[in-house]
Amino acid sequence: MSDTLQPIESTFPEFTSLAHQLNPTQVQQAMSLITPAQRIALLAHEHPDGDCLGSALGFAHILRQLGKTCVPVCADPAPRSFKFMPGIETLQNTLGDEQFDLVIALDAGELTRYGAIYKNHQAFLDQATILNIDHHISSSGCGQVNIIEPDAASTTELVTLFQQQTGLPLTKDAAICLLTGLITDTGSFQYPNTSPRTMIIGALLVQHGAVAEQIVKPIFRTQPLAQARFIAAAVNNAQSSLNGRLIWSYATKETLIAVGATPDMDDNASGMLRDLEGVQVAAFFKTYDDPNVTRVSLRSNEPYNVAAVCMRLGGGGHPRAAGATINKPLQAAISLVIAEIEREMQETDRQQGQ
Ligand SMILES: [Mn+2]
Repeated sequence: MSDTLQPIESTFPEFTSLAHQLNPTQVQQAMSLITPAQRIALLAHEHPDGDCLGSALGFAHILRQLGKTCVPVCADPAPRSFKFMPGIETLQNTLGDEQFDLVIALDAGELTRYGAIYKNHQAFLDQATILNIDHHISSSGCGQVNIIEPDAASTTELVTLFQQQTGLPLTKDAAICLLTGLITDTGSFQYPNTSPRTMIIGALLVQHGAVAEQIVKPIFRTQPLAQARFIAAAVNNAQSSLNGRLIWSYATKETLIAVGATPDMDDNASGMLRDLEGVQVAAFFKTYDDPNVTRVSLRSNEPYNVAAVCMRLGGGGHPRAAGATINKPLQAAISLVIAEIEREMQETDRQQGQ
């Protein structure tokens, strides 16, 4: 076998053409909004994640190099695990006196997705000059200029391409923020949205001083001891059926008290159960406040459709991740939902001819 090394650009033309990925007319239109603007608000959507925060903070770092006043804004505070992001302390939860010449709306294409920011500043935002950058396929675009590319793994991928195409200065602080969005929206480059271009942009951001571990560790690896104990309790309480293909567990207010956990620490309990060997569908039940109301979160592997199950129970979601609220105490809710999932899985097995 020949081990001649091909130049990377012959395999990935993207490597040499990062500066030509976006529609040039749109980039030009966006720059014609940015150039005259002096005070710029950068909006991250409500319930912020690494991508909306990374694109708002990262773009702010870039535009500050041009001498502009940049105010990143989000309706909700950033989760504690994002405290490492440079500039996170500049995040505001209001547009204040609304003295902005330009609003850059990031990672959502509908103003309502910016939550209380839109609710509290609707008159201003409805007439404001807006540049919208987003990668959601359902995005309708809420700006005069909309750079929307569903093929991008993250909005920070688009912001980086914008930087490459315009030649705006890319600082280390910006690179850290932009890589954060790339890492969170791809699950550390694990999800299928990770393209060759995504990796190349990751390489570029690392080249500019971002260190992947300093992003991955606080977000994905570090957890409070109470959370680890909560997960241990969930694993201990797990039961299964259909030869281990279906697994479920639960937590109550007593569980939280016993391990010293807070309700937000159950974040990925159902996903953790789904990733156990041999499991195809996982359910996690919780009842923390009202003992007559049980919330269930479902995760599945292909081909099992848990959204179908949740829709029959009055909930909804995606085929592989869905949820519902059941107006029953824990044990009654578990019996109802597990029977419903078993029926769905057996029906799917029949259709697949198993
Ligand atoms: Mn995103």
